[in-house]
Formats: sequence, C-alpha cells, structure tokens
Amino acid sequence: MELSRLETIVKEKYGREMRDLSDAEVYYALLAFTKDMLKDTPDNKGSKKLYYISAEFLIGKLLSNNLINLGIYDDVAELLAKNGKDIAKIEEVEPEPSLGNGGLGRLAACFLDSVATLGLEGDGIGLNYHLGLFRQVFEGHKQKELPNPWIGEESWLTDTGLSFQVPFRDFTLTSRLYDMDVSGYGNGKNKLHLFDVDGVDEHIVGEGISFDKDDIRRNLTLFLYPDDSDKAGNLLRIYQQYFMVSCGAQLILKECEDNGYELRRLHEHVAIQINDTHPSMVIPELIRLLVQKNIDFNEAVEIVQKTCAYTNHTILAEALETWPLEYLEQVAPQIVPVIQELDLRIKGKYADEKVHIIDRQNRVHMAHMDIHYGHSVNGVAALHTDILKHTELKPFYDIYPERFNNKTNGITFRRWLLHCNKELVRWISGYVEEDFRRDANKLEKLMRHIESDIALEKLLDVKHEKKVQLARYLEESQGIKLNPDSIFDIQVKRLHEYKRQQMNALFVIYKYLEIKAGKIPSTPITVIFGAKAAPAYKIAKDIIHLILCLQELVDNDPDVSPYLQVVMVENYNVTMAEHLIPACDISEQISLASKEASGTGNMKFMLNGAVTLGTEDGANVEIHELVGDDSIYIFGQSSAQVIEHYAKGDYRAVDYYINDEQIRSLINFIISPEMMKIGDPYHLLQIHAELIYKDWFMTLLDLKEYIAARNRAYEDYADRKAWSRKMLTNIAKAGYFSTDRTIAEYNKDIWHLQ
Ligand code: GLS
Repeated sequence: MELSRLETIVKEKYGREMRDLSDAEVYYALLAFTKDMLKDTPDNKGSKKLYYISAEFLIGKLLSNNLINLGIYDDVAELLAKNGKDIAKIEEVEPEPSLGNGGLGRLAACFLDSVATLGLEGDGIGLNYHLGLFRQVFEGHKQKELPNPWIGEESWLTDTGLSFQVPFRDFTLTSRLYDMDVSGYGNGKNKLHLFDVDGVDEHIVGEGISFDKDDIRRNLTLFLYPDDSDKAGNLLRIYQQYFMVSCGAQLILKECEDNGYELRRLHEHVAIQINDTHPSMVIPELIRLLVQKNIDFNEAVEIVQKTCAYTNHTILAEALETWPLEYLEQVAPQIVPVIQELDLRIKGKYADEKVHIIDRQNRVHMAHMDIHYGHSVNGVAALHTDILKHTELKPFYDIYPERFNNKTNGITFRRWLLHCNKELVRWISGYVEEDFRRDANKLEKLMRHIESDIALEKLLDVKHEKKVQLARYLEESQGIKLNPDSIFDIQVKRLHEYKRQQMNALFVIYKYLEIKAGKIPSTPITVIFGAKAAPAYKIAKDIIHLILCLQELVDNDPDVSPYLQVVMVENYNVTMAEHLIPACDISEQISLASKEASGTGNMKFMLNGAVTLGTEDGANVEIHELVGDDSIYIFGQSSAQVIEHYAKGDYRAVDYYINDEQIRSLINFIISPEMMKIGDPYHLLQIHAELIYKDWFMTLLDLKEYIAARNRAYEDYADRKAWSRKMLTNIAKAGYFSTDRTIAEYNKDIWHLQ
C-alpha cells in the first residue's frame, strides 16, 4: 500500500535504510510523505465556501493529527516500530508553531479540523508569524520571553506563488501566500492560508522579543500580538490586521471570479466568519474592493452584510477593540471614508450613542461595525450569549434580536482523545461500538457500565498509566519529578486575573500552612500550573512569580513536600496540554462567573476523565447540566450576582482582608520572611497590595467557598470507586462538546454550505 512510498522517500532522501536514520531524519521523511499523501487527498468542494478569518490558529504539531485523519497512523507506527523507531519520539522532533495565544486560537484550529471532517468546503485565513507569540522560559522565578521560530527549510507550509498588493498610506507591500493542507478525518481536505511578506527579517529582533516597531516592512509578520502599550505598537497591530484582511478579501474575490461567479452574488457562494474583532476591517475593505469593481456602494454594503458573520469571544473591555480613527487614517486611509459612511448611516437612524461605530473621542468600535454590517452575531456558550443579549450588547440585541445566536464551543476529538489518549480510546473500545470515533454522542453508551467494577477499575488503571507517562515526560523534558500516586490537580490556560490563578495560589498557601500545622492530607496532592502571561501584563507576571516562589518553598520544605507539590511547567503549549490533560484528576475552571466566555480546556479535561472544580461560568454551566451535581464540584457566586457587584461597585477586597482572619493570614503569607527570602520583594509586595486594594476580579469573594469545595473533592477522591464513576460520567457526557456538533450548528444557522 501507500507505505511503500515512505520507504521510497527514505531511500531517495537519505540513501539509507530507515533503521539507520536519526529520529529527526525519520521525521523529515514522514513530513514529506504526509504532505504527498495530502496532495493526493481530494479537496472538499461545494457551491458555497466558508472563509474563517482569524488572527490566531493555534494548530499544534501536525504530524500525528494528519496521520490519524488520513487513517494511516497505526500502519505508520507499526512500520516505524519494525525499524526500531518509536513514533512518540519522532513526534517530538516537530517544532510547535505558536500561532495563537489561547482558547480562541485553539478553537479556530479545532474548527478547521471539523469543517474538513464534515466534508464542507472551508478555508482558514491568517498570518504567517515567523516567531509566533513567544517561547516562555523561567529565570529567577520570573517569566522571560524568547522568540519561537518554527519555520525550517522543510515545514508544513507550501509556497503557493500567489501574491497581492496591499496599499498602505506610505507604501505598498506585496504579500506572499503560504498554504497548509487541513485534512478531514476520513474525508477530503481544505486549506489554511497564511499570508506573509518577503522582507520580514528575524535579525531585527534584539534582547528577548524586542524589535523596532516602526520598521513595518521588516517586522510585519514577526510576532503575534506585538506589544501594543505605545502608539507604534497600536499602529503595528493595525498594519497586521489590515494586511490580513486585505489579502483575505482579495483572495476571496479572486477565487469567486476564477469560479466564474458574479461578484453581485458573492453571498450565495461565500460565507465569511469574523473571529473576534481582529479581522473586522474585512467589512470596509470588501466594500471598497467591490466598489472598485464597479458595484454601487449601497449594493456593496448589502452584499458584504449578507456574507459576513461575527463571533464574539469575550466581554472583557480590553479585548473589545476600538481604534482611534486617526490611526486608521495613518495606516490605511482608503478605508476611512467607508467606515465614516457606515457610521453616518447608523447615526442617522439611532440616537443612542452606545450603538454608534465612531464615538465622540473618534474611536472606531470594531464590534459595532461587525454587528451592524454583518448578518449574525454569536456568543460561544449559552451563558455568554445570554450576557451579550441582556447586558453587554443589549442595545444591539434590542435592534436586531434575530441576528443573535449561540454556538457553544467544542473541541476536536481527533486531537483531544484519539491522539492524546490512546489508552483511554482502547478502554472505550471495550465498551461501546467503534462508531464513537465518528459520532461522539455514542460515548453516552458508556453510562451502561457505570456499575461495572471491572470497567471502573480499568478506567482507574488508564488514568494511573497516563499519570506515570506524564511524570516520565516532565522528568525528561523539564527535569521535574512527580508522584503518580498523588492527586493531579491542574490549572492550565492563559494567565489572567479573571481566570484567578491567584486564588489557586492562595489555596496552595492554605494547604501548606495546614500541613505545617500537622494536618496531613489523606492522599498527597500535586498542583500543576501552566500559563503564559502577556509580556506587558505586570500583574499576570507577578502571579507567575508568586507561583514559582511557592514551588520552591514547598520543594525545599521536608515537612510538606511528601504531601504537597507545586509545579509550574515552562512554556505551556498545545503539546504540553496533550500530555497534561489525560493525566489530570481535578480540572480547575475557577474564573470569576460571567468572565470566561466559554472555555474549551474544561471540555478537554472532561473528555479525558477529569472532574471539574469550577464556578458557574461559561461552558462549565453546560458541563454541570450534562454530568449532574454528583460529577462536578461547583462553588462561588453566580454571574448574575457578580454582574450586580460590578453595577453597584460594592465589592471591596479590603473588607474581606480586614474582617476575615483566615483570608488575611493567607494573603500576608505572600510577604512572609520565608517567601521574601525566595522571591523578589518588590513583586511579592505588588501582588500582595493588588489583592487587598484592587482585586478587580474578586478573588476574595469566592475564596472560602473554593477552599471548602476543593477540600471536599480531595476527600471524595479517596473513595476510588465513587470517584471513577464521576470520571466515567464525564467521559460519557462529553460528546456534546465535539466541534463536529458546533460546526454543524454554524453551518445550519449561519453559513448554509452544502
Ligand atoms: C476566548 C475566551 O476567553 C474563552 O473563554 C473562549 O473559550 C475562547 C474561544 O471562544 O475565546 N476569548 C478570547 O479573547 N480568548 C479566548 O480564549
């Protein structure tokens, strides 16, 4: 079969037998082979095509995923084994691109997988960041950022030779399009289009990830989310965004014309999904390009409106982009009159300033443009969409109730089950028919085995095996030793105050002091963190500092270290998640209610048999509904209560600090002599003061309930049988969170592809 091709490639490339190659050589042979196989895979085709435009595509490593989707993973693994090679080791050679920041980018990657799997024609459009977000290293208990290069001589990218002219005010850039094939699971393929410019120069990067922000020709596609704490940084982001959407819009129109479609009927052949506000300028850009092609302005507006749909991923003000009109003028003046005209039409119709596109300070509200001039607005979990309708975007919902809809996020089960947890897949296969691989809802049938001692014991064995594997992986990759017989309690996600890693750290302090006082936990506990902090986000970096100091404190305390361990893994990324998630017992989803739009890590953990400890936030609410009260630990105030606190302004952290002795002692421990000896007093004092005097995301509001719920989970863990029932229930009920379901809903309600 096809595998003979792999052997041919090996011989042609290296002139040696596979068994004599290094792991790296085998990887590059496999890369060439897989790209070849993808070339032969038919393209998905339809009379209407989706373009998913996104600043982020957090694709992770692609080798195994492609082999699985092509249906040849097992055969390849076997062939390698025959030649003395371990596929897991070969996978390690692949560099992981960091083309995304967190959930939003990973969601885009899962979506591409499901669009292809469902046989729909749909491509991604984004940028080819050479150095990604950044690679995180720890030095002196602090995060340091380094470039994360990933494009070698050979990579998944193919140079298409296609280019477009992108006009900026002061110069014009010629783009170059690189493509990656996106394979569907047992189906055809689509593409991820990543635009780039030739002149980008990695040599201009100096200390860390610093570079000259004004040198657009050489810096445009170096990094995702370059520092925007000054004007040059803001302009650079606008340059990136306009470049992305102008290239995207030109590609879309070109493909339409190549197919012989009339541009007046664009919306019949094209659906554009605007992923958060980074691609919002595609609206004025498309209008501009259509007008250039002799379509009347009013008609162009109508066509674009029928083509574009917007997804909102957050209610945090900092992420709802608004750009000064003057900045847009400096970068891409040609779209400014379009935006002004779009705004004038709204101002003519609605007196309420809250729905205007350009505000009194002359800032352009990107989301407002999307809502007025797109045909659909969706949130990413039921609670989030509700908050959009009734609070955050209420004035818009009042105008366009029919445009608002919910699409609860999902994850691709190919990567987050079939690839990362083969042991669990084998276990599942013993209890339900094989079609669970194609139809995730079939996992529900596992519920029939909820009383089976053998099934439950084997499930615990699988979890233990994954913990042993994680321990091995972390020891080899980061020199960290774990106790696989301890409870693995994991919080991995972007570092942000609303996600409340600081509350988890306060729990660690609580447990440390409890053990010091002689109260030994029935099962040892390993608390694992993984998170990158945005480089300019000082408080987030202080939280990392706090966690790393706690890690050292506990490690070096022989009274405590047999019972408690704290680990912050370096450079948390997709690959690390694939190792951590299957090994997890307790999944920390502890955001301040109303702030986590959905979360998708929560779904990955659930699918892999972890039990959630969380607030009623984002998709946690839906997880709770599915698994019931017995298989989740819920605590804390509801989103309605939290929203009310913000409205009334009645939350004062300092009151909790003054009135509650326990809370006071936990917070004060941050600046205790033993901590100050390990850490940097300035940063410890900063986070100490932050928690008492600001605490914008209300850590102290839920702290006591959190401690109680977490202790309850630890106690329950000791009853292994009861715990394994919770695990089984979580796995069985996870089917709803497949992106195959999410994408089918987008298609039915928004895109209407065949
Ligand atoms: C995010 C939200 O914070 C997550 O809750 C959500 O799961 C994700 C995907 O919809 O989008 N929004 C954002 O700006 N980054 C995210 O990860």
